[in-house]
Amino acid sequence: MIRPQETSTRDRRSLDGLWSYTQDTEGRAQEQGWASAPLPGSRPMPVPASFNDLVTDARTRGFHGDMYYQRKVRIPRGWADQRVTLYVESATHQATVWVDGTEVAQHQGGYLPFEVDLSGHVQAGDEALLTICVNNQLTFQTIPPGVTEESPSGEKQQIYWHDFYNYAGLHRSVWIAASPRTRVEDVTVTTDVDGPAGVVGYDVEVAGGDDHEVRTLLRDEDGEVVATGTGPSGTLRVEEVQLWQPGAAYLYTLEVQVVRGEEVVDSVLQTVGVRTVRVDGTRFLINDTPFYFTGFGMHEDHVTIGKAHNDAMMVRDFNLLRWIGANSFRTAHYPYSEAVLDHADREGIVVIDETPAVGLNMGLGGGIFGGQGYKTFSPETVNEETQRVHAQVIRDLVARDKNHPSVVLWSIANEPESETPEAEDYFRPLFDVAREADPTRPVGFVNVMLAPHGTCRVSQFADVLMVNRYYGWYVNNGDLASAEVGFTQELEGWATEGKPIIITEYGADTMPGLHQLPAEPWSEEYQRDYLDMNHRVFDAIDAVVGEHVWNFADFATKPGIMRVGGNKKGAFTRDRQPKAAAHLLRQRWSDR
Ligand code: GCB
Repeated sequence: MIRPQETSTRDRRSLDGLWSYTQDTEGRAQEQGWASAPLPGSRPMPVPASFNDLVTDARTRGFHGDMYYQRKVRIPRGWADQRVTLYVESATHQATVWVDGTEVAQHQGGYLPFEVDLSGHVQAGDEALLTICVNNQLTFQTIPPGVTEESPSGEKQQIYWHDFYNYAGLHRSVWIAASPRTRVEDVTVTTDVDGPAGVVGYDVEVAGGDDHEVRTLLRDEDGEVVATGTGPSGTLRVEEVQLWQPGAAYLYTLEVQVVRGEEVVDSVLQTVGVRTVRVDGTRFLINDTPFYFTGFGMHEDHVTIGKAHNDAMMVRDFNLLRWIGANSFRTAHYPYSEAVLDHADREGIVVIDETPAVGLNMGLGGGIFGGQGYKTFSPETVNEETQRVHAQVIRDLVARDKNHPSVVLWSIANEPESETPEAEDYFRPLFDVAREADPTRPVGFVNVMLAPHGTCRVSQFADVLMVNRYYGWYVNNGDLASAEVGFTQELEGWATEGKPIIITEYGADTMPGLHQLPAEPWSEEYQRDYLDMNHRVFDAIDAVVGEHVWNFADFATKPGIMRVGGNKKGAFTRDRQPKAAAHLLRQRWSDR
């Protein structure tokens, strides 16, 4: 699938803006034919946005079920004879799409895009009624999982095991796009280095006709053509290549043309960063140089817009990453907007790209405590069907993000149950799926504190050990001396595995403005002392090749006795101002 783009042969229109919106509280939308007429009782709803924090009553905010988005769409007159598609970047978590009352698509999974071929359903020059039903319910067969229970007061309640608010809606841009009928359907790029030269491998899938050839042109940042190729797959050699380096990105642009004689039938553009990624013993190598990850697990989370993508917020976040000296982040706990990965490519920020498989651990509640009495793996809970959906999400993530040079490592799950034989059986084939989908990048998953070294049965499959640890917070709270002893001992155990270790989470909840001397948990001083202790532990263990503080910024969660207005482990507040700890991190990371 090629993202909508504007080239000499392609066009696109954004459908962002205000749509009509109605929640189907009574479950009557189908029977009343909502997709064929203006929505009853609608209110304006911005796209992209989460609906939740725009409203003022608890019931509407907490709604889970079907919500309908609708708008009219004028198909540009010039799009006759083109393939017209709809591209939805994110509908959290399930979507059904109608055009003038006719169902044209269904999609599962809230954080990855889908495309709908509208040919036959729309006419160039005409207006069409576009309706998208977004459903935000989580079940044991969705990724992430959840379950609906009835509360004592008779209300439906959505239970889930991940520690961020279940925001929903059309979270990213929606497009209509035109492409030629004979077209580039997919491009896969791989890169390698041969002395001073770069080697760019490409593989092009063409759809909609046979009578054509494929041509490729690679341009540098000045627009100069540095290599050309013919045929649907091949390699391009760039003498004196400019590498994509962490902190010093360089992006070439590959133009892929489908040609018939001299006529260019289709042309698509793909940015290319030439770099290598390799694990060697306990080292993580980018361009054959040991790389130490500094940065954060992040969230797509903002005041008012919830999980919506917003360019201004993104630029602020990346500027803060640069200010603090971070070289990387993890897309905790789901794939982020495509715009974020584009920006990481441009900014030279390294990304650990994570699937939405979070909360496959019914021993966990909001954070590390509070399981609700379910067994994780069983025929009734996380089962073979869940595994099938999980496998598909891995394939879809790789398909979307495979060409981003910033992405150096796949995380196929965050903190699943991993200490049981069921977990081993569940995950073994998923690592194969990931490696088959992308043989070029290392694969891992994020281990939870409940499966410490010596008990985890899944890390054997991983190329890199990613561990989340809260010594000094969830254990040894307020006792950093004991935390240091316990953490050191455990990490020394992991180091015997001979693989690189990235601490993908460590953090302490901190109320901005709370100061205490001597330091106590929740104070800005304690967050600093806590980080200092962790850093001493990391610095003593060679196999540790990275530290990602949890979290970049404070973020929204469901309410609970562990949370005060959300999760407060941010180095920055939710409105992106530094806590004292941010200055400590800046000093440590800027000195590296
Ligand atoms: C974790 C989870 C993360 C939580 C965090 C916490 O281990 O991976 O999603 O937000 O702990 O703060 O409890």
